[in-house]
Amino acid sequence: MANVDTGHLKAIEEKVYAAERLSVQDGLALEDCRDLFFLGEMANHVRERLSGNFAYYNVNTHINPTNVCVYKCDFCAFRADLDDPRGYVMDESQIRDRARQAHEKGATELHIVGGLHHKLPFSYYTDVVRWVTSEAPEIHVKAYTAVEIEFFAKIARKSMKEIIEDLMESGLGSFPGGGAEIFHPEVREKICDAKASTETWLEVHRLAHKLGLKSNCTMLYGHIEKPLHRIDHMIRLRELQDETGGFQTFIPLAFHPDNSRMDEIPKASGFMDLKTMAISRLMLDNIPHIKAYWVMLGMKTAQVALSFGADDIDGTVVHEKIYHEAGSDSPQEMCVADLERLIIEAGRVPVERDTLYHRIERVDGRWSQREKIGSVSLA
Ligand code: V47
Repeated sequence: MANVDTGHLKAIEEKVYAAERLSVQDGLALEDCRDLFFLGEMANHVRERLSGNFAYYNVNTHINPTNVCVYKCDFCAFRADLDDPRGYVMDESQIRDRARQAHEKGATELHIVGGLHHKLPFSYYTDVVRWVTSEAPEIHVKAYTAVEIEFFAKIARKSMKEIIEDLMESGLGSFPGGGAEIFHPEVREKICDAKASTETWLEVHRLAHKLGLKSNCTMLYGHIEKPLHRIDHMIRLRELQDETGGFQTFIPLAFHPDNSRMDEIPKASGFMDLKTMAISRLMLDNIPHIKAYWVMLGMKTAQVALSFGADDIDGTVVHEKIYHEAGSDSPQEMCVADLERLIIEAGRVPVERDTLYHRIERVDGRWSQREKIGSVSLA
């Protein structure tokens, strides 16, 4: 094994097989290790301890109500200025149409995130949730990142807790994990200085968990961050999870440079993608699921990632914009048969889940929620 203290790696291996927690130093040693199979085997062991041979997916649709955004994060290829001809805001009938189409396609989830528009009032964002829930009352609405919640609090002059409560009252069911990027200030200051701070991001999720909502968490890697920043990021998430237990899934997101202000940075390699997946599974011992988001990774790497720590590949997606604007060459939509084929070929058993990890059963084109997927034994 190149570059590393093999004695330390052996000690880490023993900890992993004894289901003991890894330290920051352990994380840094894993980052130094170039033996992808060694990392993968350990991550796969943890993945199978938590989820057996199952690999989860859902049937979902994305809605990005607007791309107009007051912030100018360097990595973002999706945003537009107020006067940009690319800028758009979806109106009520467009949002309702999208929800109806999702319902007709049998979606169980709507994933709604967007830009922070200079002029729209907070009521637009609660209306979006109301419109979709009135069109498709059975669909779970996973909407708005912590960054949006902070912004809504500012424009509505309310506390973040009140904003979350208003959204829950409108029908919001959980929060997606976006906006986390990299928490360490050395990086956050450079790539997204203006938007919600690390403390605010964590506070929004803490508040949500206390109010009974589940949420996801992410990390944007493969840009200017260093191994220390990635491990620091995971540790901060692990600490909050120790406190609240509200995170369901961690999603490592590789930076896609095209059309962003950081387009001189090369795309993360397959090696980096799989290594980050494996280290995430090993460090985040208290987060039940790790998602290989196929839109970001591509189908091929997402499939292999199911043996490098991931137990979830997200969903059918449809209408994704954030990655496709940034040069993703993944298809726009995957059908269930393709997702299942990909999972089965990887030697896993596909399980359709809803957003809150209940098994979904489909009979004669209708879906119903079955038992909670909860047989995990977290270290
Ligand atoms: O926060 C933006 C990232 C995130 C780029 O919770 C970019 O289930 C790469 O959070 N290259 C939004 N990444 C997406 C997200 C997400 C995706 C899928 C599932 C879930 C979930 C959440 O996308 C942003 C940012 O970290 N991002 N631009 C880019 N050019």
